[in-house]
Amino acid sequence: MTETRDDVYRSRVSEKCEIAERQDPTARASTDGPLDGSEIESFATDGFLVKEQLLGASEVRSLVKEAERIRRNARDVEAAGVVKEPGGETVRSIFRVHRNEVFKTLACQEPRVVDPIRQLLDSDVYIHQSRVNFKPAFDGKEFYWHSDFETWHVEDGMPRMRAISVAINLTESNEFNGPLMVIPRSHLKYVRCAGATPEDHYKDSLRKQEYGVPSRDALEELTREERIRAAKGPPGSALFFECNVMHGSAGNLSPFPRIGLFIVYNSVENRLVEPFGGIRPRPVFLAEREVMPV
Ligand code: 6CS
Ligand code: FE
Repeated sequence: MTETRDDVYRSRVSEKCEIAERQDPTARASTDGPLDGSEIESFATDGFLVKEQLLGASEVRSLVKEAERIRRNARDVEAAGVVKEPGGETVRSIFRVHRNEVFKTLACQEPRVVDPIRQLLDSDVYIHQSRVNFKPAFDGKEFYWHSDFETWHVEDGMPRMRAISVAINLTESNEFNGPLMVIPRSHLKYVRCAGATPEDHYKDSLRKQEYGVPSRDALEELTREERIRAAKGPPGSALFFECNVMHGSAGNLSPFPRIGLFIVYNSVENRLVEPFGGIRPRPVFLAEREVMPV
């Protein structure tokens, strides 16, 4: 527990929430890949990159079909990778979908998905986590503001900021159904969150996160000179975002679901160690501990 002293990204060790500086480069970008100089530059500066049409309509239709199929099968089983909405029985997320044949092909073999990530990290990568978020009509609740890296560092033992997520809209994402929101340039800071990590935190945090979230002051600071951006777009549009970008989403009040596929890639040079929060590692459906380069 006291090893936290040497940890540059220590968090949840005090009563106070603090903003610190990022200690890692933002993009190591190799020239070898599909992104041009301005896209790399904009990812490094803002912490994310929008692709209006990453996947085509028919590809997305088959992914939605598969997502719906696993959700129907998931509803009644208390499978480890299935998370329900807070206070309800509606399926909120299904994790580890990269073990499913359909999603695996996309996540491990699709150059439009994998090549930009390899280029930005300038390294081989493996899948750290994947999931489908269902944001069901009416019932889909919010995800409060957070940095994924903060959780992965404290709870999973991800050493440095060298991971990137891709969030693919499988249905239209608009102002009515709780789109993913990001704070540009927030990846350049590191918010050390207040409080401690309760045992088995993930059992609650994936429904509603209450620890490892920034203070209101910190959020005001991060948005003082930045406008919040929403990843709105048609089915097949996508957002590549750096692991430390502050993000969240509101609930879905519309009568339509918003289905999103998330795949997180970590550099093979950044493999997980013991969690920095001194807790036991979370289950592998949340954090793969085996490095299998894609
Ligand atoms: O705990 C996690 O690993 C995660 N939770 C959120 C809200 N976002 C990223 C990740 O799936
Ligand atoms: Fe997140």
